[in-house]
Amino acid sequence: MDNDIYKNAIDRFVMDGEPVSCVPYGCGHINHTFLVTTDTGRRYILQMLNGAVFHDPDGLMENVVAITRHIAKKCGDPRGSLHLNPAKDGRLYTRGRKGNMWRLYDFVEGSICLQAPETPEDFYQSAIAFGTFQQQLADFPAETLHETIPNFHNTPDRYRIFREALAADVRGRAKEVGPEIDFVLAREAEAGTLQRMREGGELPTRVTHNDTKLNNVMLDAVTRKPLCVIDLDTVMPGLAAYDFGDSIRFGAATAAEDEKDLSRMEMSLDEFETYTRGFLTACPGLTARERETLPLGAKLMTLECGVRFLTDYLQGDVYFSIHRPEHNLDRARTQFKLVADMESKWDAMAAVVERLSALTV
Ligand code: ADP
Ligand code: GN1
Ligand code: MG
Repeated sequence: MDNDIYKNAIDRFVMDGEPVSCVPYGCGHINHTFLVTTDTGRRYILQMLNGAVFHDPDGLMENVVAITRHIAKKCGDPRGSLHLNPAKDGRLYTRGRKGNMWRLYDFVEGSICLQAPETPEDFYQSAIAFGTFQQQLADFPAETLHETIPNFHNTPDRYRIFREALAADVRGRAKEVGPEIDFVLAREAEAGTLQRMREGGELPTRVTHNDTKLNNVMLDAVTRKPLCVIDLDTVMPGLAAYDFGDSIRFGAATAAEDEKDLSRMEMSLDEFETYTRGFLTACPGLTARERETLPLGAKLMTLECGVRFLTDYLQGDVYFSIHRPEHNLDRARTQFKLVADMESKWDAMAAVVERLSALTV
């Protein structure tokens, strides 16, 4: 990307001091994120929202404002919720010269953001962060939220899009990925389980984050306790199992999401237990049925994510940022390896949830 793209946007915001640097920042796959530093030493996060992904920026920003206000009221620490800085015209985001949407957050100072847990305690604390987030939003009116990406965790719908991509095969890549296609199709019936339970009213709808990767939590750099949850663009009504599951997919994995050596990729049962303990502690209001679905959340969020990476590979890498030609394929393969590993550890995962549920009820 053209790194000077921010120059016009940066002038549109009121900042404490004059900006002296603006550099690409973080490892997100969707938005373009920059760290801005001013001559007074203040730091900000400037973000260009991905317009191909988010079609309703007004609705999305209304969600972010409402959620951050709701959380700010509940916690004493000013770093406990993201803080948005309006543009000079008073709006919450501005459109750049090329029509892109930009917003400016305070940089969360004194924090760390991890790509993988450095200790089990880090992962435990991220579970506390996401569990607390869900708990803090338990009394938020879910029906007032805009659906920023419709059907985001509707796994059968992700399969529908996958089948369309496979039929179109615009890049002629399907022939290279036969085993991955077979893996996906063999699990199609099970993939719809959570969605059917949601539609059947078996599970309560909650306000969920929906993208609970470890790098969407800020921990205090000194205490390593949670400060706040970030990346609020996909906060929407959902299931507790989505947030639990996506955290396991990313944080309980023994290798990076794009690891090429699949022999290094497993789902750590110890990390699974650590996260489950934290999540159940922070989120005590889960129903017995919700608790039972947590392992399924881990498996289906991982399968769904793999399906999305493989779909993007078939479509020619149009959605997720990639940094090498087969990046999406490598990512899809790690997810399928994780799913297979979860299948082999299934009874143990269920037993962990059952045992910890009994302790935390
Ligand atoms: P994406 O949707 O692309 O993942 P994020 O909002 O998660 O975008 O931002 C990408 C990265 O930027 C985060 O993983 C984190 O490292 C960093 N980041 C985002 N917001 C802040 C903030 N307010 N303070 C400090 N770092 C931040
Ligand atoms: C994207 O934005 P980021 O990098 O935190 C994606 C998630 C995927 C994740 C896979 C809006 O998350 O759904 O699970 O990549 N976000 C969106 O790493 O599609
Ligand atoms: Mg992110």
